[in-house]
Amino acid sequence: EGVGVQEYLALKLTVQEWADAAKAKLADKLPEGAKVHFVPATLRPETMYGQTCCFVSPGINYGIYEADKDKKEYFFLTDRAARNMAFQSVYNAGWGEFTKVAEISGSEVIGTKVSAPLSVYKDVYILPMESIKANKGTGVVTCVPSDSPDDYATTMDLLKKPDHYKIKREWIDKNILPIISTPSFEGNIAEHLVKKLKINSPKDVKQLAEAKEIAYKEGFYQGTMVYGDFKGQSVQDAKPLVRQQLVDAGEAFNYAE
Ligand code: A2H
Repeated sequence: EGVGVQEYLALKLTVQEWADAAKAKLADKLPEGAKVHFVPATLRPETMYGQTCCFVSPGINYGIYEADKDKKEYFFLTDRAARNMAFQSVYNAGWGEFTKVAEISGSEVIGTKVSAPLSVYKDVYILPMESIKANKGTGVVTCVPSDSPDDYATTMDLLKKPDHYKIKREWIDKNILPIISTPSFEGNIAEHLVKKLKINSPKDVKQLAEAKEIAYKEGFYQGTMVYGDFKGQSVQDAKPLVRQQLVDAGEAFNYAE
């Protein structure tokens, strides 16, 4: 890891209905009327219109933390991210006092239905992504298959083998919305790059790293928004505006590590 600070935007994807395994496990852990938010960390707030699902790692143990006792708000994230947030005033409790109320593995929350702020899809599902790293961000990644090659490759893999992953195909089978256009690609840059670099699965990590680099640079320096409130504006201009909109709406907050 480098010495630089990564400034993420942390989103709140609110649980609408827990998967059965999670429901059983959390029954006596949360108060009546609790609002639990899955909290993905992103560097691309301007793409949030295109969220199609939200990923957790089936092999990571997560925590549910009390973010606001009065409002009964809770965050779902890694213990590591919670420790960092405990000193960033992102929740309504004392400095350093971010209380864990439950422990649950990623595999137990697969199939949970959550709302996704700004997305054209009002509700999306929690799905597995094996390449999520436990030591980065919150360990939760929102899926934008139009602009993230990793998200696109995992989406294709899940669509190919829903039974293997014990998911319902309709949880992931959604149209991919073009959000950003660049000189070389008219939207959906991730799909173009995955095909061009002959990426067959999320295990093609070398090509995916290359695709991620190209998509990020093209999108940021040469991209124009083709969807949303800032349609027609450059990505560089739109990015802080979308970020601020989400923060002002109480649907996201800044998180650094
Ligand atoms: B990004 P950096 Cl549209 N493990 O958000 C693996 N990947 C993680 C992660 C973790 N623990 N935590 C965050 N990420 C992803 C959107 C997006 C992202 C788009 C395009 C590219 C992109 C939607 N997914 O990231 O290593 C998150 O996915 C490529 C740079 O800290 C987050 O932003 O630079 C990004 O990786 C953070 O990566």
